[in-house]
Order: sequence, then structure tokens, then C-alpha cells
Amino acid sequence: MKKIAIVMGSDSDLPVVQKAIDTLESFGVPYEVHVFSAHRTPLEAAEFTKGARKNGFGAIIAAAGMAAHLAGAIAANTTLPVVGIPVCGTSFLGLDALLSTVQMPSGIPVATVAVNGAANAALLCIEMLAIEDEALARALEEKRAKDTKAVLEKNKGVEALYNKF
Ligand code: RP5
Repeated sequence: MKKIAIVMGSDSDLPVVQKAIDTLESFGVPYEVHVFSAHRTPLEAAEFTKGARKNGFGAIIAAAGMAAHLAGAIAANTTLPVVGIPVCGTSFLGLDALLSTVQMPSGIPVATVAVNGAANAALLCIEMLAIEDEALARALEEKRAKDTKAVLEKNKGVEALYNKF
């Protein structure tokens, strides 16, 4: 199976990125985690990204906050799919990072998830791997069924509490 690379701009992004790590773990998908910054360590970020396909990666998750150009800078150096996670920083509730990540010009795509949407970033990568992997596709179906059941249970609780008339 291809590996997923998780790259974050700073180790201060780790609390957000952890959900992506946990999600990949729960599906048994192999991954690596790195701190590479588009502006603090641009050479290392580019070197890692240029070698990613030949090093067995199938997609790259890039998480960054503030002027979050990391995902775009990563996407510039690979034709692997890149999923961007805008991280909520101390100002603007993550809107700054969201716009920096999502507003890519034509030709260099970044699939951007919600602000701090690390679990969905991992799920999107797993869905990409599942195109060619039936066991992974089944595991995704099972997770959906489990999530649906959990919501229906919650609905039962809420309905029992409030619907008396
Ligand atoms: C970005 O700047 C990082 O992705 C992080 O979200 C933000 C702040 O980084 P630190 O100053 O906490 O290292 O590059």
C-alpha cells in the first residue's frame, strides 16, 4: 500500500494534525509525519516533496496556519494529490490560513478541507488509496455505517427527551 505523508509547518500544528494521524492509524494506513516550513525550511520541504512519489507516497497532507502557503508550495513540486489543512492560528479564526490554502491558481491544485479538518484530510487520502484497494473501500463503508448508527442512536435520545406532545 502507498504511504501518506503528513507535513506541517510547525510542531505547534501537531494538536490539530493528531486527528489525521489517529485516522490513518485506525485504518492501518502507513504514514510518515514531518515538520517542513514553506518559509523557514523551504529547501528541505522541496527536497522531501520532489522525492515523495519515488519514496512510496500516494498523497501528501500539508497543514499550516497564518499565511499558510505550505500546501501550495508542496503541490508546486509534485503531481501527487495534495490535501491542505488550514490551521486556526491566534488571529482571524483560521480564515487567513483557509484563504491562503484554498485559493490556488489554475494548474496547481490543493484539495482543501475545513479549518482544522484533519480527520477529513486523512479520510480523503484513504478514499484515494481505496480506489485501487477493495479492503480499504470496505473499511470505509464500515466506518460510514458505524457513524450512521451512532447518529441514529443520538437522535433516539434527543427525540425521547423532547418529543412529549
Ligand atoms: C506556520 O506558522 C505554522 O504552520 C504554524 O501554524 C504557524 C505558527 O508557527 P509557530 O510560530 O508556532 O512555529 O508556519
